[in-house]
Parts: sequence; structure tokens; C-alpha cells
Amino acid sequence: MANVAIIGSEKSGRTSLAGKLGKKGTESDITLYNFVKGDRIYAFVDSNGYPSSFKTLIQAINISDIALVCIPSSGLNAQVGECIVALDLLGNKRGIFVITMSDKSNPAAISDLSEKIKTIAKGTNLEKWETIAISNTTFEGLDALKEKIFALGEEARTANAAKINLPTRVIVDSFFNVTGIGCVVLGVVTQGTIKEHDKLTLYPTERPAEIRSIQSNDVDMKSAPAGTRVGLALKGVQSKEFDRGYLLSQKEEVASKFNLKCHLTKFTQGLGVGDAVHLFAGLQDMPATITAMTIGGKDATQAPPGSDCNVVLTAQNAIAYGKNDRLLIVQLNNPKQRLVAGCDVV
Ligand SMILES: Nc1nc2c(ncn2[C@@H]2O[C@H](COP(=O)(O)OP(=O)(O)OP(=O)(O)O)[C@@H](O)[C@H]2O)c(=O)[nH]1
Ligand SMILES: [Mg+2]
Repeated sequence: MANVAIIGSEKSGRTSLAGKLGKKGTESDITLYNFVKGDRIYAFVDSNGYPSSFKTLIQAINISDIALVCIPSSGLNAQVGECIVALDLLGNKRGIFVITMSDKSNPAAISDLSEKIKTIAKGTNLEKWETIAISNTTFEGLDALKEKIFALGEEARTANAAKINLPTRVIVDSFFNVTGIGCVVLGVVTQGTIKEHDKLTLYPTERPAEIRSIQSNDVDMKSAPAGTRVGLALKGVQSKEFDRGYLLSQKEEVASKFNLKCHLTKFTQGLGVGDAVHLFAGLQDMPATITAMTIGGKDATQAPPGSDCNVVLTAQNAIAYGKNDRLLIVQLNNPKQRLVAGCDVV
């Protein structure tokens, strides 16, 4: 199974493309489209709330193995830039640049745009990504795009197979009550292998929860390995206790005060002590304040764009995370550049 985020510019044909790649499933501000190819299952995640809702971008990326960055053939814009910066700050991701609406352009202009994409991706984690032009109306390029997605899907499958013996972790994106069944949650097994009757803990609330049953793509399963998108019926917890991004896991860290090693993007206006920001961890986000800063071991009050610094950040409420998770500092109300920094917990 591989999960594929469809992100990029608004009105670039993202939803139309999702509909070409899979069958519509769970719908909200991120909508899932499923595709079964033999024993391979693909879940495409349309972050339809983006760009007005920034968090749907990060959520789509963080529940996916692969990202498709959609760029209309009319050209690059700030949203494409924001998607590239987000993917770069979050670390190594597999993905493809998709030039959409090729029917509205011509080969010379498309080849020009491909070069421009190469230029802005240079020096980022995305510099080796391929670019492909497609049209949802003439179907040009769609088969070639699918082949590329399937090739990356096989790589993701191998990467996930290496994680099946790690401690169990499920990242929850949807939750509801089903009459006669009780609490049902949807999410992705990102580590380990979950089994029916596993006793896990819900984080950050640290409440015990037991897996009553597991489904994937409407099929009952006794167990599900890393990489699987699952629906779980749970015992011991209620759906109203959940929030998007909660983790069902063996062990997570929970904190509201963080020491973070940050790398600022060169596009932000900078970061300073006292700044009100949002901290993103997985699918969770929380208002937070920068309470202290050091640069190269010395106390500082302001870090310039493109620089590295360490900060103490205090969040409004507790967040669940793992020591190896990549966190983001974001200024949601900044009209120019919402992303500020990618962070490791120290
Ligand atoms: N000519 C042409 N039009 C397209 C193509 N793909 C989508 N469209 C049209 O472009 C418009 C936007 O398409 P959507 O699929 O809704 O794009 P989107 O990125 O999901 O848009 P938002 O979610 O509203 O930001 C619709 O009117 C589509 O019919 C294409 O390949 N060629
Ligand atoms: Mg859409």
C-alpha cells in the first residue's frame, strides 16, 4: 500500500487528477481516493482545503509516502513555492512535479516551465524529482504519470517493509462513532505492525485503547503492517476524545515545552524571541511562543532568514511526538510566507 498526497497550486486540477487516479472515499478538508492494482493499494490524498487551510497541506504530506506537486501549465506561483519549502523542511520525501492542464499550453512553454521548476528545486530535497506534464481533459501523460507513481510506490513499499518490526504507531486523521460498533478511527500505520486485540495508548492524552478490529479498503484484517491505511474499531476510548493527529502507539513523548534545533527557510522574515507561532507535529498543530533563543551557543533575540538556531518554544497544550519526528514552526497569519523553520527536537 502507498499513500500519495496531491498538493500544489489552487485551481491546478488537483481534484480532477485525484478523480482520474482513484475512486472517491472519505471526504473532508482532505479527501481520499482509492485505487487497487492487483495486490497493491493506493490511497490518494487531495488536500482540497489548501491553500486557504495551510494545515491540510502539512497533513496530506505527513500521511503520505509520496507527494505530487501540481503546477498549472500557466506557470509557477507562491503556492507551488510554499509546497516546495514545506517538503524541503520536512526532509526527504519521494515525489513528482506534475505540470497540469498541458492542453492549455504548448511543448515549448512546458519545457520552459520544466526548466524553471528545476531551478527552484535546486539545492532542496526535491532536486532529483522528475517532472511530467499531464492533461485531465485529453488524458495526455496520465499513463506515464501512473507508471512513475507505481515505481515510487514500490520504493515506498520497500521502505515501509523495513519498519514493520519497529514499535507500533498509528497516526489518526478521522474519527467517528458507528452505531453498534462504537469508536472508529481512520489513519495510517506509520511504524510496526498492528494486530487485532493490541493494547495501545492514545497520545497525547495517554489513555489506554484496545484494537477491536482492523479494516483496510473495506477488507477485514487480523494485522496491518507499516504503510497501511486502516480503519480501526477501538475499545476503551470514545471518538469524542480524539483530535486529528492523535497517535495510537506503544510509546510517544508528550510535551508542551520544547527545545528545538531549527533551520529557517530563506523565504521567511526571520524568527525572534516573543514571536507567536504555530508548532506542527505530524497532523497536530498548536499555538506557541518562542521563549528563548541561542545561535551558535550564544543567547540571541532574532534569527535571520536561512539561518540555524536553537529555540525554547512553549505550546498552548501538550503535543505527542517521537524523538525522530521533524517539526515545523509556522506563522499562519503571515501573508507572504507562512513557513518559518523545520525543527528537530533536542
Ligand atoms: N483544460 C483543462 N481544464 C482542467 C484540467 N483539469 C482540471 N480542469 C478544470 O480546471 C478547473 C479546476 O479543476 P480542479 O480539479 O477543481 O482543480 P483544483 O486544483 O482541485 O482546484 P481547487 O481545489 O478549487 O483549488 C475545473 O473547472 C476543471 O474542470 C485539464 O487538464 N485541462
Ligand atoms: Mg480541489
